[in-house]
Amino acid sequence: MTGPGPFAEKLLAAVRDRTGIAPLSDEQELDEPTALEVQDAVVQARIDGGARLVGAKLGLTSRAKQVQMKVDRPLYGWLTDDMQIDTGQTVVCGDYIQPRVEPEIAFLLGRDLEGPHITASHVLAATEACFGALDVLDSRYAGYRFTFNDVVADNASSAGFILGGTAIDPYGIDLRLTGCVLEKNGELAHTAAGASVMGHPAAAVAWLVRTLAARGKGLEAGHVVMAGGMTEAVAVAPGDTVVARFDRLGSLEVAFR
Ligand code: OOG
Ligand code: MG
Repeated sequence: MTGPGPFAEKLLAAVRDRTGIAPLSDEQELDEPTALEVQDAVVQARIDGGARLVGAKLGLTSRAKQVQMKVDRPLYGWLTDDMQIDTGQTVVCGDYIQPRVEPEIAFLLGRDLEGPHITASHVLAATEACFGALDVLDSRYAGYRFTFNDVVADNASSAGFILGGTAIDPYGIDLRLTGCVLEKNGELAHTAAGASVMGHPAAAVAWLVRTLAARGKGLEAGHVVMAGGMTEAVAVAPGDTVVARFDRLGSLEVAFR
């Protein structure tokens, strides 16, 4: 078995040291196939360390996120069980380099999903439940400065994720219209609707399935899929509280210390 390679090693060291690094592409050319290999290596390193793959996340699926991060197309990464944060649990900022949070709609799959022709309706039909969720991001690149390939290599800035306490049957709900109000420390930060994510959050998941199919991969029953930030992400520090209020999907409140 080959090791994670020098690129992956740098990203893994950043996690261990909780210190941001320069973008990989600053030092050497990083193409997309290599970035995907690095992503696989950093995820494999977590699995080798005892973590379990529990799903996937989409990133940069909304205009708000693409503008904030100056990256103009979507990407994906993988979620492992050591990233799960329970609803009501306090998040320790010191566990991260530079945490940010963003509201998302998450899907819990009841059936496997794979293939080159999957659409949003297939995703909805395969969904066991939808949740309002918060993505806890942590770029391994200092100041969140990265190119598309850098952030692919960094597993889409994955660090933590929180599913809300309300599981909703996706039948009979139009997720395009699901509003979200994001508050930080009692003040309105951002607002969005589900349609901000590639027109429909399930369409974003379908895009992921088709993209994975081209690489011989798919999603499995029991996987959680985060559809991508609906609004800009907000930086968090000890003492902050973030509340995400979703129409029909309930609210999440997270305290940071
Ligand atoms: C990249 C991760 C993107 C999303 O939902 O857009 C992401 C970043 O913003 O650091 O998780
Ligand atoms: Mg996200």
